[in-house]
Amino acid sequence: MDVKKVLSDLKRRFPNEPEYHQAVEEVLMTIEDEYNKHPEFEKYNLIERLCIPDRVFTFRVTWVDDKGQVQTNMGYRIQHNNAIGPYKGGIRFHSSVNLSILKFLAFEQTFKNSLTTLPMGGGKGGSDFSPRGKSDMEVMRFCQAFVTELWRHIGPQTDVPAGDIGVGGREVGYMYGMYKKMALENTGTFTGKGLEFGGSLVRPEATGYGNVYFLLEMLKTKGIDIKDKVVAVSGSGNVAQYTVKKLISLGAKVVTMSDSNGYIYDPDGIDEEKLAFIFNLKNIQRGRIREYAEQYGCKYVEGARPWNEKCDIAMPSATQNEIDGDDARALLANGCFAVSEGANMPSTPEAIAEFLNAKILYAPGKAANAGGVSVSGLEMTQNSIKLSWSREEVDAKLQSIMKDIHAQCTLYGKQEDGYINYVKGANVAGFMKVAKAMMAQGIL
Ligand code: NDP
Ligand code: 2IT
Repeated sequence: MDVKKVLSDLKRRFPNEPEYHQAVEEVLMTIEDEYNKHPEFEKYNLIERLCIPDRVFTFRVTWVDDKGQVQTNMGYRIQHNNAIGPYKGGIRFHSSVNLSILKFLAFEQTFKNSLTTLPMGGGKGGSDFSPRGKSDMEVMRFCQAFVTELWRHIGPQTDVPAGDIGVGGREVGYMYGMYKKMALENTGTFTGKGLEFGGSLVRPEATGYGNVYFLLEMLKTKGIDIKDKVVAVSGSGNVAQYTVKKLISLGAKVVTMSDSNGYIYDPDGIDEEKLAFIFNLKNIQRGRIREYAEQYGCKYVEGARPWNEKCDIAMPSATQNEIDGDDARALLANGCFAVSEGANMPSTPEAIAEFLNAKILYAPGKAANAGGVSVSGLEMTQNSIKLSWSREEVDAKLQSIMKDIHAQCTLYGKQEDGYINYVKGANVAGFMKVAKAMMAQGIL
């Protein structure tokens, strides 16, 4: 494979999609050696078929706001690759959403889902609609309008959406309700559903808990105990909240959380009671993280990210490219020895290079945050057999999947000097399974 040529072709054919180019480049650079050991891959032009999504749906979503004004947004669904199972991946509602961001997410999802050990292909969707500041009724009307277009492209055996930024239990509920009305079937075409209508226990917790389980596996390789370690977390949404919850239960000290306006620094650590305040603030009141600093009298920094604060471990859990080269150098200079990514692609290529150069424990999102989609896969299984598993059963399966993903990363990422390059490990392991499935199924 000529990585430079593949990339320049993609950039020419799909200009103005920087996040998509970034995600593809990171994967191609790390799988190149393994790929070249298999001349049959090149003969079947596997790489182009794997980088370009199977299909992309784009549609206009029209809805009426509370003032009676007619609003339009764009809607998308990317069906990236279904070689190992139905397209699977979340829906993102955020004002920044565009084709490039969703294509990078669908591409990443394909490798992540491959790592989970479950039979799921990769997809992603979303809209440039932002639920922030909207009433419940506006969110409901938007979700219904979105699904009147989306429903014909999805189904329990073809494409199963879930949540992501801006899409939680409320939005999934509204979308699933409309989906059922249109499709006249009730077998669980969304995951992250409410417990009363086919949702799985531990799905809300799964991404955050899974990231901590992955971190524990990494720490184990160095004989490091999580207790009393100082952790910087970014974000204050679903992934961040449950990351912090699990960290507190293990005796770690979480000193930061953030939202798109700024971050809080609490040197005493966020405890159970303060975290309950955040759950209420973010999920019920839908307020800003600044209010935490006002409530507990700690530092709030407007318009900044938390990476200049001293910590042992960083767990970025907000959005893509939220740790740049300078942030990475600041983390390292302050003694940070582990980074485990809850968000998708939160570190820029320059930041990743810094972490790998410094040989710290560094887990890319497609490995560390795979717990969310894993429990989505388990939700699909429970829907298929029309049973619900207990909290303990789902949590045990999640822990075992995260251990398995760690083992796959070690298998392909362990270097001669013993350092585990989790970026390479995750990319090669994820790639090989999809590649073998594609080869076996012919040229499609
Ligand atoms: P939420 O919408 O629940 O929370 C997102 C958080 O990130 C909020 O605190 C939000 O702040 C902040 N944020 C969003 N966009 C930006 C931005 N452009 N700049 C700064 N902060 C931002 O989403 P999730 O917690 O579900 O998702 C967080 C990350 O985890 C995403 O990268 C997502 O792709 C990834 N992920 C999610 C999974 C899941 O199961 N939900 C599974 C695997 C990965 P504000 O409130 O101001 O918008
Ligand atoms: O990025 C992700 O893995 C998710 N947003 C979860 C996808 C899913 O289908 O549960």
